[in-house]
Amino acid sequence: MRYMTAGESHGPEEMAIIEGIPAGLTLTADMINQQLQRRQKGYGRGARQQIEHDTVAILGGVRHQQTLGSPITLNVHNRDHNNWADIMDPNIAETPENSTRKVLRPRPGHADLVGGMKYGHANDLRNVLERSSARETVMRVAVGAVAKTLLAEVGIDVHGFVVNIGPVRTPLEQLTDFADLTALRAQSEQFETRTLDAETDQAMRELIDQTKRDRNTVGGTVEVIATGVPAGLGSYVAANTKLDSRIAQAIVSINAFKGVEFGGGFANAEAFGSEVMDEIGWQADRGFFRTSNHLGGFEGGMTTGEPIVVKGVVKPIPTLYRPMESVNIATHETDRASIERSDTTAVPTAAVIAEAMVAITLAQAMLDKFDADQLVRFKAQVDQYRTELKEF
Ligand code: EPS
Repeated sequence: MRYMTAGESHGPEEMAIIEGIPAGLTLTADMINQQLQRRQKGYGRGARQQIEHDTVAILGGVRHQQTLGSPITLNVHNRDHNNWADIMDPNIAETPENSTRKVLRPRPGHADLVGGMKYGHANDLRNVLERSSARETVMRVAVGAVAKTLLAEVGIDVHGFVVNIGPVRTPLEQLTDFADLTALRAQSEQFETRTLDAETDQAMRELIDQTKRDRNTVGGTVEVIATGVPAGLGSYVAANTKLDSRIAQAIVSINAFKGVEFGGGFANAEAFGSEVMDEIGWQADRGFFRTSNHLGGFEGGMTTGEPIVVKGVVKPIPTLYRPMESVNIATHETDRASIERSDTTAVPTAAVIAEAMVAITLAQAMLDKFDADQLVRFKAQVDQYRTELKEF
């Protein structure tokens, strides 16, 4: 399964084409829209989210609510485009009237400067920021919704939540049983910060409010858990087959993500081997299992059958309302960076996007391993494989 997205933040549409989803999967716009709504919910977002009401149009690959096996084409309209129609017009050459929102003072930490140098956008860095904007993640979540729908057919569930925003941390001790993500989902989705309890939610909101008053931004960490994943996805035999490395790539590909941890992650570097390895058990009704999950569901680049536990580190958004020092690319004079409307934090939204990226990567691994033509055959092969694993 592969996909591609296109579209500029203030252009008319965001688009995605997904190739390789089996025929016979029930898929509707409503199923995707539920995930798009989750992405729009999140404390700390700016005014743009009041303008957008993201809903998907399915333009190809689905008929009578069933996937056909042909490429699935998805579109989400940018409502804000109405306010940018002249500035983003693809058909009218540049005039003084349609180039009034030029960006010439790159924001430190943003793609602005290097993107401009690379593509030669010396006249206007807007040509960079329109695509490097995290608006593109609306399509990652749409594609992720399709992936999650496929994974649900074979008992795989994926959920993301917030571990910390700046110094305010979710008490993770309460999270011990990953067997069923329904409870975790209900717990974290009730809070706009996607933390796990009301007290932390309150503290995170206060931090975000204070950060906004300070005209600053704040980052954090999100965690994604996937359950029901069979052992043996990915492989140890070659570098590019290691599934944990593919998940790491998928997570860091999201705007502003700067780090990834599996299971105990970086803390494992300070522990001894006996504290980090997960001991092996066996029971007739479930086959092999681990008695702990410090390695986050991976050994040798392969899934172990335990839940996948992956964290992603999100840096603060680079657009600061109290801008940092920069240089005007037209005059080469020192100046303050330009201010574009932005968010104080997008960490709660980032949890939904990271969840989508893990789901996409798992769906790809499952479709690499099992039949990708027909859902019935895909499901039968997964069942057969699970039986083989249990009988090993
Ligand atoms: C973004 C800047 C803001 C965010 C945007 C990402 O957009 P605008 O400049 O239009 O206010 O709201 O995120 C979204 C539009 C979205 O749907 O997530 C940026 O510079 O990355």
